[in-house]
Amino acid sequence: MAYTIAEKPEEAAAFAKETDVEENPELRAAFDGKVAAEGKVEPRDWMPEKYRKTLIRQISQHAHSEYVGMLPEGNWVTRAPSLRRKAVLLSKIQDEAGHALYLYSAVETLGVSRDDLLDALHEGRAKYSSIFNYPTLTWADIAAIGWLVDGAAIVNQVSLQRCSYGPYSRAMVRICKEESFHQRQGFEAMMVMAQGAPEQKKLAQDALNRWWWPSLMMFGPSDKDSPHSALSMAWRIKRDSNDDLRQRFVDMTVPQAEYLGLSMPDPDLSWNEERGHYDFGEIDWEEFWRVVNGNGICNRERLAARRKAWDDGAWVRDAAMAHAEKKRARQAQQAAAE
Ligand code: BYC
Repeated sequence: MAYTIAEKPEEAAAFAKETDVEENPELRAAFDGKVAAEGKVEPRDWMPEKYRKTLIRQISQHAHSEYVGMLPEGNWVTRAPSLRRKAVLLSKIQDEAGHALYLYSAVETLGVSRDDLLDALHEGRAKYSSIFNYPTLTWADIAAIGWLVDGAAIVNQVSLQRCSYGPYSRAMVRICKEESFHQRQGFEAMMVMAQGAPEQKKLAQDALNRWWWPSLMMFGPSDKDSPHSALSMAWRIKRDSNDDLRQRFVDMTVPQAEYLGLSMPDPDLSWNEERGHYDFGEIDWEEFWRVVNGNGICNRERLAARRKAWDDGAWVRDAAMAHAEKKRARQAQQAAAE
């Protein structure tokens, strides 16, 4: 099996070394065979160091996204328009905390500690999805997040269910089930607004205008500018390319906007009969990289909120550790007495 992604021989040699082909040819052959046969790589299996590092990077970024992703919605818990909406929003946010926990657990199986991962986030060394650096200005933004942000997340995560790393792929199965509820509640909330008073419809349209392009950016840079895609696709960490998933999301969402009676904020959007897909306008990549590199509207606010929560929660972690230690000591004492 050829994993050579570089055309130039010296790059290919460096790549082979970096991915343990030279150091561990037999173990590497077994790993390659498993991935090729659609087997799942498990935590105790041998894996190339680069595979492990790529997974740590992607899964931890994914966990951080769920963790930071609670903040834009949390902003509206006290202002939800009805008790029903408040209950739904609260349970959605709780699900997101749960997703972060499944994902932090999955990444811990690769030999890193949760504390180190969170340190990296709090110190600004780790990335999380660009989408969560945009503000939620009106209630319609909460509907748009469910419809578009969770909608985009599902397209990406359904594909990741087939990831070659077992713990990540299994976490995705459960997360997708919950995300599908999140997307539906968002679409339903959007429908109520789009079919409501003219002022409500305007709020819904404004929210769509603001969230459409950032949602398309969730899929990452264009394939030609994505440094990690070639290797991640070869190792079946990622199963579809960034551009293919983005196209799938556009094709799925445009008819939904039509159903809502809302218009897409893209003058270049049109059905391409020949391709069997929608063509759409150019993403503002400058904005994308600006946000990814820490200079979006809310980057500083989001990190400050996460750091504060971490610091404020120190006494809870200390108390839990002290309780566990006392329990362990009591059990040891009882065992010695028997
Ligand atoms: N934002 O080579 P590429 C949710 C980075 S939360 C920020 O294509 P890769 C929800 C990328 O990390 C679920 N950074 O990378 C929660 C890399 O940086 P480094 C969110 C981005 O990994 C609450 C560099 O750009 N979903 O659903 O092959 C409420 C080059 O990119 C972004 C996930 O986290 C971005 N948008 O592919 C509601 C999905 N895009 O590491 C909803 C899991 C790219 O070199 N992640 N970068 O410094 C993935 O599927 C993949 O990591 C990506 C990127 C497709 C995002």
